[in-house]
Amino acid sequence: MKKNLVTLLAVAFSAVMLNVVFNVGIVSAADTIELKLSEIHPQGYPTELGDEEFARLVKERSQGRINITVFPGGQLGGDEKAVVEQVQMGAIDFARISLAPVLQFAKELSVLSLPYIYRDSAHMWKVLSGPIGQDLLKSVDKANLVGLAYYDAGARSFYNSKKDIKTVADLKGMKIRVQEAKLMMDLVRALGASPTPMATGDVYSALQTNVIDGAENNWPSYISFSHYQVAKFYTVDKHTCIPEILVGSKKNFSNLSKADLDLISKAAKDAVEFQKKKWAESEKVNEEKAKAAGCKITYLDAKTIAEFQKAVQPIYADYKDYADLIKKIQDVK
Ligand code: BDP
Repeated sequence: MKKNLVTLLAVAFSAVMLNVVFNVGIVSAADTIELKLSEIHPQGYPTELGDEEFARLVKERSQGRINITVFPGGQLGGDEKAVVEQVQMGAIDFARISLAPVLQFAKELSVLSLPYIYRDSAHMWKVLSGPIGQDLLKSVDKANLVGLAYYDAGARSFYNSKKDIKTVADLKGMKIRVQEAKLMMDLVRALGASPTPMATGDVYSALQTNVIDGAENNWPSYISFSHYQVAKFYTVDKHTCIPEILVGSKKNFSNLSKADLDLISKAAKDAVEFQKKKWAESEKVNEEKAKAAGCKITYLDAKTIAEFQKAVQPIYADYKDYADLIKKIQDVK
């Protein structure tokens, strides 16, 4: 009888213990949040390094409870347009994308990428991290996205496989690939060239097969996408700066607590300085790589840049509803 009671107690105790262990296991499993981030660039590219830093901060500050896996090289979701749709639907939690594919959802965002709107990188960053940029970051909400932070993408310039572009007139009639954004089509048209919107991943073969004559991008992308191998004329005209943006899925964020959302949002902002540093290093390294690879690089003088600026002025008229905002941006010292 006594023995039976001991056995019974032992069984009951083990059951309780199992339950505790089991429950603890369940609780912690349920408590761990696994999230995915899509990045078109390969591992080591400065935006990808920014993503990794963001994920690291989130993990550290949540004591390992929130785990963000970065999927580089476009392996999660495909091209940027498709990725945006999947973030909107909640199939992907985060994406680092160019601002270009979200301009269609919030026209006011285009003011941040108007040609030659910034005097230099310091001016751009004053705008992006100041009240104007931070207010505009919220406008991606209209696209069912949560704007978390801007990343640096420097300035974009033209490159092509045909000839050395030294003046605006040299661009006349050239077929130039642009990102899928009206602003970029208008910009190329204003310079007398013919815009061909196309997904990033198709540009290399389009250059190779002469479907297009050229494209435009910053130094790190020119090298990383291997475009320099098939379009060796690069003209440093710096016609526009299109910031990168880190976005989250509004749909999926509704499952997160306010405290976790704050933690994520702060980590994104805190990763920016790191990303900017990596960007600056990468711009220099890749400009040098282009030189070493024998690319024909043309640096335009101030007078020629002024001609480019004049040619793109008509675009500003399309944004007259935002004239005050544009003036405010230009006035940021
Ligand atoms: C690069 C951006 C990338 C864009 C690409 C493009 O980092 O997000 O997709 O340009 O032109 O600079 O498609």
